[in-house]
Amino acid sequence: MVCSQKIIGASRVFICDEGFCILKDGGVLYESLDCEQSGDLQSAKILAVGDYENLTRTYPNAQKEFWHNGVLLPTLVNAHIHFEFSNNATNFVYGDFGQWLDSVIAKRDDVLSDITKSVSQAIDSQLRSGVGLVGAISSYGYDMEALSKSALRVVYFCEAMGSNPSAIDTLFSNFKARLYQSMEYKNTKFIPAVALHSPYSLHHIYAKYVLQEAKKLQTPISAHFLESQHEQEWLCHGSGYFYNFFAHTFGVPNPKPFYTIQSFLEQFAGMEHVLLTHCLFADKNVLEIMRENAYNIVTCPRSNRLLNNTYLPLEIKTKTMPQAHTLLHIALGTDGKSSNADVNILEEMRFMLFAYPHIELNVLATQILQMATRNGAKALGIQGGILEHGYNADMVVFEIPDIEHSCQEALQCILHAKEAKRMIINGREII
Ligand code: MCF
Ligand code: FE
Repeated sequence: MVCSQKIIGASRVFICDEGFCILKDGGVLYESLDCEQSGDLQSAKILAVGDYENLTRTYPNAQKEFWHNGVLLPTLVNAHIHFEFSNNATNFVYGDFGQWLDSVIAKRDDVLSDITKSVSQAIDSQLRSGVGLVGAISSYGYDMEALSKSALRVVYFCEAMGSNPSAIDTLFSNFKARLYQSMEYKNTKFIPAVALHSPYSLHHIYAKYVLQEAKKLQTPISAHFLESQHEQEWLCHGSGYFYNFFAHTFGVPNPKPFYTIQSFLEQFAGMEHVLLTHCLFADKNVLEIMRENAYNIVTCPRSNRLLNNTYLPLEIKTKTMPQAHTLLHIALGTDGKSSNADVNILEEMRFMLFAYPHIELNVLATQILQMATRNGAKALGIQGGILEHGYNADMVVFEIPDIEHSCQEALQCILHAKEAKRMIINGREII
């Protein structure tokens, strides 16, 4: 049962709708679960959005608060993060994907030992930076309990990886054990899901079994896709770094890729919440196929600089649409500390603002905020990321000095937001 209704207001309210509407002195009426003990079995929604004074007059019994020089927006979405790698600082090699992968294989066991404290720090860092929803990629299930008990809303991707055909049965039963364990924790804030690690690291028959589970349980699906030039070369020509990786590191005689680019994408036909992370080496045609199928792209710009020295183009020109246009389905992620200095989404947003100097600054600022709110939530299949009636009561307030006098609110918010001053997730005050 919802225990009360509350109103929160601020000098500026970013609705994060398609047109990026900004309200001056706006407010949100929402269902509060603050006095509710029943855990996260029920969900709290936004009831009305509008002028703060009007709302307080119309709903005089609602408890209210207003933030001067505050920006109120939906909680941010970190659509791709690996909590299990939070121990890493300097163990892995950056500058080339192949060298990075070699270093992960060599040092993975050290980084993955004793992760309790670093996972909890990474969760705190999400909350402090205003993230209310994460797409958490879990390779081992070590982060399951901490995430399920956290204040975050979590889409929990149990990741499948493994290429040895004789190990498929064992791999699949291990995967299923993790997935079904995560189903035990399922509630409004913790949603089990399925990840295929990547086209180079997964046997296609194993992938088929895993996707059958995803279909049965109707979960979102995530995969790393076309992250490196090496991966592109392997999938298109069967040569390069990955040839050596399989032939020499793993002793596979005459190794061949499990997929073409097309056959990897075809596996997801007809599925609804597909998130393909990185896509740096997807050409126009591949991006066009992804757009037609409404597959979501997740971009992690700092990880992309460190591992692959490039960024996702945000605009493509295609035969059907010869004018440059923005890809509609791009969400933002930090990736893990395995390929980033921290997992702070505000730092990621600021970095992104500087990584695309050819895009007009205010236009880019608005796009980044949309990637980090509505696009992320939509990709993850969550009714959030927008301040509208019926959406989740997940909101955050940042204090931005003198925002009342600025006409570049989106840009100034990205530049100056440092820490959430108030955060509400599922109708509960978290900060
Ligand atoms: O997104 C980055 C780079 N691409 C691929 N994998 C990972 C990334 N960050 C962490 N990973 C993990 C992945 O989930 O590293 C391992 C897997 O557990 C790589 S494969 C040995
Ligand atoms: Fe990743």
